[in-house]
Amino acid sequence: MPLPRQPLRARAALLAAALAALALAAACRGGSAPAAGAAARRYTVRGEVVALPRPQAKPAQLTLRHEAIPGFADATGAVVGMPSMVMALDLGPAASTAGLAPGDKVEAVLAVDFSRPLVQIERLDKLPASTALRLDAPPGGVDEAAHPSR
Ligand SMILES: [Cu+2]
Repeated sequence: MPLPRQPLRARAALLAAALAALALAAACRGGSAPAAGAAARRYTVRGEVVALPRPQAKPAQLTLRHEAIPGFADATGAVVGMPSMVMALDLGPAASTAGLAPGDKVEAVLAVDFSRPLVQIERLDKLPASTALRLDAPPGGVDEAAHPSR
């Protein structure tokens, strides 16, 4: 049964806020980035680099404008989807930003484990500049809640 448009958007906003809180909680533990485990759900998502990690930031975070993730599941396992947005994401131990610059197109494997909690880019690959992406997030529209200052 399709949900009305407004509540779905509201749920997406709530989800984004919840994820930002998760990322912040994970960041507050400090130290080096933990690896995601087998319990994590994984999503392959494409996007555009908005900002590279700040030199001293721990954990390192990549700010990405990503395409929608229609299969995204919330903490209960319900598939709620995630709209295209700009978000700062922790980089896992195996994800390297070497050779990347703002504006570059990438494909990322996003690992999400609500039980730890953990949201991180597990793998990152550069895509050809000619790759067509569907990015609805406004340019420069970094969600401040998802991009905490530290
Ligand atoms: Cu997102």
